[in-house]
Amino acid sequence: MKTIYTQKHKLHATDSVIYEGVPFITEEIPARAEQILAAIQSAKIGPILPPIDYGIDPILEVHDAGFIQYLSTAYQEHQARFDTEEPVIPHTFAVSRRARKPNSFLGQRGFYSFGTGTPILAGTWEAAYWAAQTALTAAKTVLDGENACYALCRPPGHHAAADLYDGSCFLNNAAIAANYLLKSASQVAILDIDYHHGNGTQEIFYSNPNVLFCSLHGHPDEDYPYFWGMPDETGEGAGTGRNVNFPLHRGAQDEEYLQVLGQALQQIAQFKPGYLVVSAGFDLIEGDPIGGFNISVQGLALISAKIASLRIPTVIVQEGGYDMEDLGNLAATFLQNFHPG
Ligand code: Q9C
Ligand code: ZN
Repeated sequence: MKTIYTQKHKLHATDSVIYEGVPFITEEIPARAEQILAAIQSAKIGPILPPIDYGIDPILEVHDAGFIQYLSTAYQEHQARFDTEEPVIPHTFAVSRRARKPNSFLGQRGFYSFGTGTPILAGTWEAAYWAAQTALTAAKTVLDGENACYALCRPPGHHAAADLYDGSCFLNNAAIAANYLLKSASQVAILDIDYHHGNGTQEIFYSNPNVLFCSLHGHPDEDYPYFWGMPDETGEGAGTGRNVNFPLHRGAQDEEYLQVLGQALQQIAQFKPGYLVVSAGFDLIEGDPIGGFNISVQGLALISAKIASLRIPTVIVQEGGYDMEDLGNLAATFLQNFHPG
């Protein structure tokens, strides 16, 4: 299987963030992508290719223009205004759904985010832009006839909605890939196996009848992003029935997970999509420092093989996964087992 990768992700240098003079700890660090890259090289998964630049238009089909304007200039605005190299971190949020978009930088800082966990650094926009291009290039590779292609995206994307970011995510790479695939297929499915609910992807396609979003994730009463991910969130309008959430409690093991995955795969098979996008976060595995499930590596191999057995051309988009002992091997295991039995 081909992997799409660029070292531009390192521009989002989250391992060296200082905020108000104190180290700001994030689990979403450059070493994640580097470790995955090394593991897929040594496991000989296949060629590693750079992304092609599809420009801003396929991103603007998913994200709000004001949001993109903000993200692409926020660091420079902040730097000029406060004469500082510190990261942009919001602390006042537009929690009301009737919020007005403010004209000021400080107002927009909170308007476009839903949390404090995701610093904007000098190179964040460029890294996020290239992560989106990485997903688009993987989608194009599948459109051109590959059964599957792996987008080694960093930063991840599934918490980002059309005009809101957090959860280590800025641009929704999986949604951008899925939207691009809709040009060549009437229907596309997205399966999100990251431990965390893909609230951004859910929101982007909530009223879209042509995209089926299925997610298995930690229960919103127990984990981030807390406010979304319940089974009664089924879509709206023409998209009603096209959003399917499977929250699982902390400690979920292989047997339960595979049983519920079977239900999700059945829904996807019935939908008959032309393409599948997998939001692949390996924080569902036991031992992940953020995730709360107890899925084994053998379980991950079965999860991969079961998804592949759908025989739908698939774009695999990297999301979370924070176990720095195992992350590379988890990605390699997933990719090696992604073949119809
Ligand atoms: N310090 C993804 O996996 N909260 N995002 C973690 C632990 C945020 C994870 C708190 C988790 C977001 C893509
Ligand atoms: Zn996650």
